[in-house]
Amino acid sequence: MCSKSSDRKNLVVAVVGAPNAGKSTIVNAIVGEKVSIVSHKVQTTRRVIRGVAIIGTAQVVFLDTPGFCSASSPLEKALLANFRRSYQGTDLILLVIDATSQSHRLSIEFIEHTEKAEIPIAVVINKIDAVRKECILEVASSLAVYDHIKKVFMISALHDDGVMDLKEFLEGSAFDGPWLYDDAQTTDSTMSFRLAEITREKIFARLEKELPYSTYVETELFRESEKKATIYQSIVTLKDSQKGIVLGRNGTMIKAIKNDAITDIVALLNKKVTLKLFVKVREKWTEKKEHLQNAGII
Ligand SMILES: Nc1nc2c(ncn2[C@@H]2O[C@H](COP(=O)(O)OP(=O)(O)OP(=O)(O)O)[C@@H](O)[C@H]2O)c(=O)[nH]1
Ligand SMILES: [Mg+2]
Repeated sequence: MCSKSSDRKNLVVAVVGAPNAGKSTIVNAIVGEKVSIVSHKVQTTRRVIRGVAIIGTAQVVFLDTPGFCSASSPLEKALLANFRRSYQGTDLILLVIDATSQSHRLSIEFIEHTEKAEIPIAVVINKIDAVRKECILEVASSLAVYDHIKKVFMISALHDDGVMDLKEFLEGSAFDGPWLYDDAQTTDSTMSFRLAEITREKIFARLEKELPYSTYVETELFRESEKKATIYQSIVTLKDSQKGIVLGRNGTMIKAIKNDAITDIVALLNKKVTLKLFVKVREKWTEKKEHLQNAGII
């Protein structure tokens, strides 16, 4: 980086919003690397993921959060607690609204909740590629009554439309001060966690209904040399019957998950990868603190 350390600025941004609004997609688009996994299913992000981007002279640290949810199960309670902690002590809240969603009730409630908060809030209406213009303008005009919103952006994170304006705004909102992470660092997640998340993303893409929510992935071994990496991971399910589905007929499902994961891991590590996946059953893991910890959720 060419900027003098005296010119440097920083900004910590909490990215919040309803499940599936595209929060992780936005963070990845600005960071320029997949630091947070993405899927078409809700509740993909399970804990706060930090993504670090350099925009001009500013280092912007994003806290990508699990979507808002109402908590009934212990797993959901843990997700909600992660969310509430996420925007304490940040410089700016970026509320992401899904333009394709039928109801924005939770987002509006959140905006009202931040009216008296000290932290400034900006709104990003995302997925504008997927709806008619009138719908976008309708959402934007419903926000006009909230004076405390600093700015409203309309973007498509998927098609990199409008992201530049958002980046300029973030750079302009940054405060003079040192960078909080190394110049080249894009996240503070450990490599073991990132590798487990990649496999979890493939599970979310391939398995239907409740099954992805009944699983977590743990990296048991990660060994690398200059040219190759060896990784052992466990996919943990709640029941024997789920283990069978993860394995698939003649092991076809687990092979497909493995191949999908290897493609991304090779791209990340830039070396030859051997990945071994094991499937384990841990009954009631979603209710046990120890397993929520293993899953990286608490
Ligand atoms: N059409 C369209 N789809 C998008 C856009 N941004 C994200 N998506 C899709 O929306 C889905 C959810 O994206 P995520 O980034 O995982 O959403 P999230 O808000 O992080 O979701 P949770 O972590 O579950 O709360 C994925 O299928 C994305 O590809 C966009 O600009 N346009
Ligand atoms: Mg997410």
